[in-house]
Amino acid sequence: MQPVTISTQPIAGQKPGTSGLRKKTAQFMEPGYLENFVQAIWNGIGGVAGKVLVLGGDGRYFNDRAAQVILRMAAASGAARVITGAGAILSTPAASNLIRQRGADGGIILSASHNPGGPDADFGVKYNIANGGPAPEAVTAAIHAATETLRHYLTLETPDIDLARLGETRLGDMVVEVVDPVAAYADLMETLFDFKAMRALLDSGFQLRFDAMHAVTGPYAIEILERRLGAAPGSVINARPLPDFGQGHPDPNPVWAKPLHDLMFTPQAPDFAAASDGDGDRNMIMGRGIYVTPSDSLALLAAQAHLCPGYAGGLKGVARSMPTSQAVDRVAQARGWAAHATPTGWKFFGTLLDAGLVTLCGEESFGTGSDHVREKDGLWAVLMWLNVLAVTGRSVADLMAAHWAEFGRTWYSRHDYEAVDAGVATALMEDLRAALPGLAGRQAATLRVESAEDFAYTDPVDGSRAESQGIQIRFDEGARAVLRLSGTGTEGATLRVYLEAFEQTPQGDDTQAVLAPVRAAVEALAGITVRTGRKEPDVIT
Ligand code: G16
Repeated sequence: MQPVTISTQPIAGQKPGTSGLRKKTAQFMEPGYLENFVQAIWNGIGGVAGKVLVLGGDGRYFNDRAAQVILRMAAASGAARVITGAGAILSTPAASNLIRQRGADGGIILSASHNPGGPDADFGVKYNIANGGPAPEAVTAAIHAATETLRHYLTLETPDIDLARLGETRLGDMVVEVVDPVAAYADLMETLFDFKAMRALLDSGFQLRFDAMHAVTGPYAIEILERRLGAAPGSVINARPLPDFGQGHPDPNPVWAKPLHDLMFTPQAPDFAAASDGDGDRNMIMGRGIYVTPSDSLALLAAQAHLCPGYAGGLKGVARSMPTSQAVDRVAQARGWAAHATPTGWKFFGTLLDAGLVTLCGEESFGTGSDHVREKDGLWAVLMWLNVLAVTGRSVADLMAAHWAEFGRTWYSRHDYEAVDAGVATALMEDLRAALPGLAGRQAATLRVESAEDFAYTDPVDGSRAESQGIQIRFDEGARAVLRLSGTGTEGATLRVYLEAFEQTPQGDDTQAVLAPVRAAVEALAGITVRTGRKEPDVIT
């Protein structure tokens, strides 16, 4: 079958952000928009002739049609095989696993993660490399460069193929292999965790609730938590994936998973609750009467990982994104592991994991993961918690109290100011950046600035350099603030302000009260209220 060459023009703004290209769905559906970007991926990675690719998405609106477009374009450019989940659905960690397990050359993930889905919401396309992880900056830069010179794309004129039926079909000379999206991932989890101990815990009356938020993890959670581990039917709620996520915002945090969050502070609370996001790579962890911040969750899991069979040999090291709290560093220091701080974006963990420098890594943005795949992994984190709960027999609240008693408490919160005028947000960051050299030693509200920097990172494995990755201001007594602009939004700018304080002997339980001096110091230095007109953040996590 002959490929068809379609003439096109470069489309401005096709620059991948923190995690692939995320835009309004309507924009992705404009004629040629998706096609241009996909052809630019092929061009940016040196073509797909003879290659094996994985393709899958979180099932959001346009996932099905986009998958058909990409299959035709892969076939037209000579790909040998595309492996996809039934219905072109794969959670992000399952896609990463499939790329690795099948030795594929790379993969395309269709998702805008935790952003809402639907014709008026968001869509995204991300390229992952052969290690299963998001393409590093050099590759995304090459893809972006390719978008700027594109003059044509290749496709086939063929009807849609049936992606509901498992097995192999052909599209031109290319094999399309449709696999069960859940099985291989669920099998991998059984190699990492003590399913027997977790089954015994659930048999003993331990109650859990997992909110799949009408997103991709529903079938994965039903298979693993209810079928393989024996959690009571109905433990997984909002389990049916919907193209618009039931009109919800599939972001597992106290704001967007509020019903679950609030339930955990009532007498009806189960012992353990968790939620995942649109594409299944994020997680929120809660116990009865307690919300565990993602940074604390990472620290706790690092400290207890040896209780899980897959990690019984200990950890090689840990990594966190720079804005993530330093709680995990404190565990690493006590245990003698190396602790790395990378820029925001899971792609920065890839080289460290590949080189065997770290075993566990995580981010404040509800992402935790390990070297089992090259993406963060929501259900994996839930299972690791369950494994630790099963082996220790302790509650979530007990485990955290003991953790803080041993390592001190790193108080932490992120304040998001969403859809801020992009010019205002950029000017705020630029002015603060310009002021950095004079900040050390200066008083800011009640705190004294110890140091201030524009975070830059040199990858210890491949030497690549990433500049201007967020402004980090350290205050006396271990307090810290980070300011940066989100790289995943699709409207205006989102200003993220990350606040942190440390107490060796923690007092009280009001995170925002403990962090109030840090917030006041940021206000004194950056003038967020005056510049944006916002008195309060839109989202606090
Ligand atoms: C992506 C990245 C994460 C990052 C998060 C937030 O997650 O993979 O590494 O922490 O975005 O990024 P930003 O602060 O730039 O908005 P996801 O779950 O959206 O793919």
